[in-house]
Amino acid sequence: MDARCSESLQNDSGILHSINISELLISYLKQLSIEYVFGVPGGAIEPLYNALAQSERDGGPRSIVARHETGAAFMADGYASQTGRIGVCCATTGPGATNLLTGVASAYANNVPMLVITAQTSLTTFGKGAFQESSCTGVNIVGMFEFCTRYNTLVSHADQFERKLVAALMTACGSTPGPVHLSLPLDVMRSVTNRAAPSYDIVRLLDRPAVHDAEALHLLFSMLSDAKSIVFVIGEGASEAIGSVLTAALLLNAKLVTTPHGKGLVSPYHPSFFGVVGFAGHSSAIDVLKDPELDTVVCIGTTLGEWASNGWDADLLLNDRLIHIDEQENNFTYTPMARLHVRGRIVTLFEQLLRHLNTLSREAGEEQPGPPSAPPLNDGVYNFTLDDEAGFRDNDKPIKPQRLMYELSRMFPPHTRYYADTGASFAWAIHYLHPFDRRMMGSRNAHGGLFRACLEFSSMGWAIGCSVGAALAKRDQPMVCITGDGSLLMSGQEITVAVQESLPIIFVVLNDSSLGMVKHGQRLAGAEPVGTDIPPVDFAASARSMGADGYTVHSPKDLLVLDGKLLTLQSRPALLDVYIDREAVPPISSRIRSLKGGV
Ligand SMILES: Cc1ncc(C[n+]2csc(CCOP(=O)(O)OP(=O)(O)O)c2C)c(N)n1
Repeated sequence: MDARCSESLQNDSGILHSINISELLISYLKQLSIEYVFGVPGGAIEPLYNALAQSERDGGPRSIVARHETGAAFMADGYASQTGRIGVCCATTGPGATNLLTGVASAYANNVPMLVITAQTSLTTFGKGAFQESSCTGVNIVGMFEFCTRYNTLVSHADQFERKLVAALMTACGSTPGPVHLSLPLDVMRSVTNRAAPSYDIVRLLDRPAVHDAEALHLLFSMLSDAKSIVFVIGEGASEAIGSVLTAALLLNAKLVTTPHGKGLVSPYHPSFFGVVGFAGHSSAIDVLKDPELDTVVCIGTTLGEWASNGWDADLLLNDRLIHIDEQENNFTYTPMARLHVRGRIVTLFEQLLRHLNTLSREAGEEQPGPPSAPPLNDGVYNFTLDDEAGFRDNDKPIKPQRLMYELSRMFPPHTRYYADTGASFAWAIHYLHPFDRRMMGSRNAHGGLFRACLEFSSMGWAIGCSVGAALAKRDQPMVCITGDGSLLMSGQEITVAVQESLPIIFVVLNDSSLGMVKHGQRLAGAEPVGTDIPPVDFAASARSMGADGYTVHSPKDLLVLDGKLLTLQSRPALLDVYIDREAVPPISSRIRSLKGGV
């Protein structure tokens, strides 16, 4: 326990006093350097908010109040993925906890480490029809969280708390990370413990050892040295190791493609990069993987589920050319056909691989090259193929979403983080958003990459909350959230949190007065055109009404006018209400094939 925390536990005479369960919980968060607890307060969770108020005065973790509990969970997701720490969210009993569920399920599907705290009415009221009772005799909150958490328990006595909390935190950060849930009755949260400080050193317990499967690694060395033609498929799990991965690719003369999640890890202008494989990906990536000369496909840090595997494509990926390298062992269950599974911390595995490659060249008498230098940026020249190159350059009004992505790539600095929301937004962004001067050799970024989309659970509005949590984690980095008008109407209230917290996030709304992805999906699939109209809304005005800046965009020219203005915003969000060409068809054909059962 650090000095500041122990000071707060001293009474006037300087003697340590015991703390209650809520305060003990905060002490653990403090040990883990967690700065925020995202949630919405209520009667049953008051002891936790009391502890947070005191903690804020002491300079410890503080509360961020979301407008809706799902937004709170999305914020915790954004915070976790930008910091590598556990995201923490909380809700009161009853509707607070049920509102939280979608955000927690999203984190479960995406393996995001998250501590979820919900309140219960006091133990003594269970079974008596208490207001908002959510025990097993009420709406049963623990039951509801069972299928979207990796650890889920009601703490029915104060003495259980510390053990259960530590078990929960260790599970959240385990080999398959994810959300864990503690359900805390009001009286348990208030209970005074017999201690003044945590009894576990949680930082040490959560420290990830750099373990790896040495035998599999040696097999990897020999397979790579026998390989004639190699492609690396880079997933989000390669984030921590991206510098070494790109260096190894250069030494092995391997071509690069990414999964949709891995997109933010490699510069689009890297001379060996051929685009994204899977949902909304590039035909050039498919061509590289279809090359008959190709004998070795190395997938790194990825769940090869529907999106990343191009709809479980056996010709392309899921065959015996595959070597799957991963830290998350659960990911291997998707690749039984792989020639080799190499498990271990990816950064450790690639550092060993680089050492091995250097030894080989030394033994061969080759001059030691030192660390290879970055290949030249292709200066706007790219190897990937766009479905609609003309749309990408189109000058017309209304602006085409393809052109909008081009402009967004150009308008913001290289280290900008982009969040693309569920709907046509993430399809347009995966295919057409190619920011300049991104990852090349040797650059490292431990957590989260520069692009995120929620492809697995795919909740509308995820990017809005997530970008708020991410911006709190990385206040000094530009953040752009690309979303749809339907998603904004579902979750746009969280922009007021960005206003309250002075976060200069740029919210870009693809305004097409429709649930665009569904509308285009219905057209492509020949289904009934039903249920997709949204009435016209002036989102720029609504942003201004919330205290953000709001701008309306109809054409590429309007963006040019805005260009410099947006980057001078230091202390408040801005929203670009972009009236896009409603008829432009997003690159979602793989989704349509899968809905038709054609995979
Ligand atoms: C919470 C939730 N409800 C419904 C869906 C199904 N769905 C997927 S995309 C989409 C349309 C999204 O519309 P909008 O936010 O306007 O984005 P657009 O596709 O028009 O860019 C819907 C309804 C979903 N993914 N999540």
